[in-house]
Amino acid sequence: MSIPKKRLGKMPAGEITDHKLYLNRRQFIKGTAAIATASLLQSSLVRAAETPEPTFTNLVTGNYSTQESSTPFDAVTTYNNFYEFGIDKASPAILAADFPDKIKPWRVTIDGECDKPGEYDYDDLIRPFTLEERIYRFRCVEGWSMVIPWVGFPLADLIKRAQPNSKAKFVQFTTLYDPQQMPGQRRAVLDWPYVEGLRMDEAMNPLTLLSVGLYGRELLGQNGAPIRLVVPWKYGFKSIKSIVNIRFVETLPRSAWMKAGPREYGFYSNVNPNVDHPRWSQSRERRIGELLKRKTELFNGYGDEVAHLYAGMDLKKYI
Ligand SMILES: Nc1nc2c(c(=O)[nH]1)N[C@H]1C(S)=C(S)[C@@H](COP(=O)(O)O)O[C@H]1N2
Ligand SMILES: [Mo]
Repeated sequence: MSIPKKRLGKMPAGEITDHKLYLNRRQFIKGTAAIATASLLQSSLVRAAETPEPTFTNLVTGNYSTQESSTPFDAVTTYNNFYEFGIDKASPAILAADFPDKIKPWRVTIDGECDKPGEYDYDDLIRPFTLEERIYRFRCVEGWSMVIPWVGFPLADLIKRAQPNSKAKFVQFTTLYDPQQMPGQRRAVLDWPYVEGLRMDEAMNPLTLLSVGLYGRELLGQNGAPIRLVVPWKYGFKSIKSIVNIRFVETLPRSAWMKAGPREYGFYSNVNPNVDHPRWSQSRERRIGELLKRKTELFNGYGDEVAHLYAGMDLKKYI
């Protein structure tokens, strides 16, 4: 994710260097994350990495999985965007390594325009739902993509349980705000906490997942533990991490990225090769681990499932 220039101006120039020093001080990862990042485009190195054993049992094989080969576990867990843990790709794997173990129990509130609001411990929240494996393409607005075998359940299942009322037109999601645990929140890179939103029909679409794991294991901190959204036909920043609140609302939620750069990041943010970002083309993408770029597909290739949601909408206007 690129930082809007006006925000960059506020960031101390030492930010990245601080992280390097931090890396040197903390010997426990010994810089492997940084090395992995540097070598991500060299596919042979990526393939050599090991995939740990799955720990979830009885996962149902979900619908809609792509047949494409998954991006190696090492890349998925060391090349991350999670600004709460630093603005470069390597920092989240280092700084979020012991997150959210310190925040147990993890509480999620469900509120707003619904008949069954509630506050749940993470374990209670997910207990009623059947966990599936779903292998999805994932496209970041920055022009790279991955294929990730998520573990999760349809957001629609949770919404049905919460019973939204007729005023509920959108769903708003909020990430934990805890500058103590999330060092990135000590800097005004974004207007914290990170907020995202979906229109109700997008939220109810069977592709939309609440994810609690990947590669058959619980999410690591850097991927948004313990629970995050996955919306595979939208740019990656819609897939908000480490969620603590899900709220049914009447008016369109203003996301953290809309506030940071309203001209650049719209509410819909559907993957669309025909609509360029103001500062770069979106027509092609680099699949992490591959050398040659490939063409980006409209709705990230999920048009059969989601194009009807936008019938009659001008996708050049509703970015
Ligand atoms: N709370 C929060 N959620 C976030 C982000 C973030 O900085 N903070 N980054 C987003 C972006 S830009 C991307 S591309 C994806 C990256 O997810 P991954 O690191 O699990 O691949 O997370 C999204 N969710
Ligand atoms: Mo992204």
